[in-house]
Amino acid sequence: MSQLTGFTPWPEQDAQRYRELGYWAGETLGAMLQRKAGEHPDRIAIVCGKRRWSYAELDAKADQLAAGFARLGIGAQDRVVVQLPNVAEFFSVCFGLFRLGALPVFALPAHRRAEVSHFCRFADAKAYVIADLDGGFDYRTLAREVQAEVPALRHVVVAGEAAEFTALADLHDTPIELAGPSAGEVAFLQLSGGSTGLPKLIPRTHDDYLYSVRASADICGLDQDAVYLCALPVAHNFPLSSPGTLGVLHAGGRIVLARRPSPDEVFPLIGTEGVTITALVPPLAMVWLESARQRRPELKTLKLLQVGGAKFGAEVACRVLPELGCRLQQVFGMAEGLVNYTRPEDSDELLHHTQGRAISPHDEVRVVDDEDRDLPDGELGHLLTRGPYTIRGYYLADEHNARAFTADGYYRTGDLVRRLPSGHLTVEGRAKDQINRGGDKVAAEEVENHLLAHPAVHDAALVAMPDAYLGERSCAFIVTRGAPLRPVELMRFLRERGVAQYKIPDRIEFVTEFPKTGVGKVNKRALRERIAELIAAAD
Ligand code: J2J
Repeated sequence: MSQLTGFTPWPEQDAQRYRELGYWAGETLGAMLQRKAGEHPDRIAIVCGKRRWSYAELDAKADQLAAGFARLGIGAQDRVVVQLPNVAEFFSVCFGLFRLGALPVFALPAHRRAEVSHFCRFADAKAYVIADLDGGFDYRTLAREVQAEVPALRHVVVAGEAAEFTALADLHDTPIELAGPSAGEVAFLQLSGGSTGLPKLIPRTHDDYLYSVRASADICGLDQDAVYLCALPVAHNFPLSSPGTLGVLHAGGRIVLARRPSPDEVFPLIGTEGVTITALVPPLAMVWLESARQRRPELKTLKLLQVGGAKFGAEVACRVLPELGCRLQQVFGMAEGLVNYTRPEDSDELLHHTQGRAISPHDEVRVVDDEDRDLPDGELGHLLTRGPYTIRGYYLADEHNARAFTADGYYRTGDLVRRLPSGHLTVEGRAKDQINRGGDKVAAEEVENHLLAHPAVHDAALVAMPDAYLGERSCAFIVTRGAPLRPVELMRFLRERGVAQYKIPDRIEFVTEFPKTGVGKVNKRALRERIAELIAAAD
């Protein structure tokens, strides 16, 4: 087995233990699908609009695309940026790449030139896979911009009308013999929410990821009758693996893809497809609660609503069962690994007030003070973790890894939590410099760097401001070089730089200087308080 350069392996002793425990089962993602297709070829795996793909069809397409990508010159461990909306092709492409041992690099549909160019450049991608159009946006235009910035990107593959690019439809070749990867190898690069200037990539192996997927499916009681509505962006770690679409494939159930998560789009789908489980971020859960007042009958088959990605407050959490008629599960996870779930047997108190407990008895969870000293249960501290499916390092990021992980391999999550004796965690805040915009993560430094590129900006600080709907929105405090500047100009500037819309500050405040901490750093806490007061005063 040859390991990807830039991947930090688990120490051999831990790896051996995870294998002995049966956590790392030695099966690749590609082999998992093949086994399932062998067991029940004719069961429906994916519903996408009018299309219904059986397990056998999905399996066959994956083999064909593996051959097609190989024809393009893509081989084992080559990186391919995949930016697809919620369409069935996401799965044929990913499993095709898995079979080949090539690595999807997951981009979100909201990402634009700045993000995608960075992923392509940083991962040295050989290809970029897109849809033609989605939500009125033409991804081929984006691909042209990305190719101009990253000439090393050789292929653009399009699901749909390909224009001058390669049509995905033409890559369904006759399957070829492939050595394929081994389960201990990296399967793909997932995106981190990030708190640094440029987003980091997360290498996940077949073994570690499939363990988290199987264990998650177990916790959620998935079986062949599971019908999972994927309403969040399909490539995000939550709907992909907690237990998500991969958990459903592992259980032999059915994935129903929704292009948009709004009630008008998905409630009819839930009814007609008999959806039993879905996953939402808190703002969407609130929208669903509002709509359900009149439309509850459409949700009759729904048994479990998972909510995660951002804090789901107890006041709303307690409304799920009475108003939607389905059970709630809180999910607190991260693309780096650790995932916590509330369990079916949990009391209402735990269900409403905590974000669950870790998947595995071998997840090592520590809550520590600023000096990394362990704190007793109930006290607020930094969450550190290591375990059978939590990475030991970001991809090609030695310097950052030295800060993001302890010397003995614990990942510093940047989350502030309290732990109960039962292991349940309550997320109380964040030490990392990030804004969680209703589940969309915005790294402050990344946006500040874009703002600083404007000639009239002397200094910039991005902070979270409270928001009733998203939980948080972003506010940029700006010190100008003197010349007058309007908020709309700055926003347009960021858009023209190709920054994803969700990262554009929701509000811009001009100040003459920043409050400073004792050591002379920008006092972001003071800025957060200032904007919170301004908002409160305006209400
Ligand atoms: C508070 N904060 C939360 C929650 C995540 C399952 C579910 C979510 C993610 C995810 C995921 C939270 N309450 N319930 O990957 O598999 C914040 C924390 C965390 C960060 C990770 C999964 N659930 N968060 O959201 O990589 O700050 O993963 O560290 O996008 O989201 O973000 P991300």
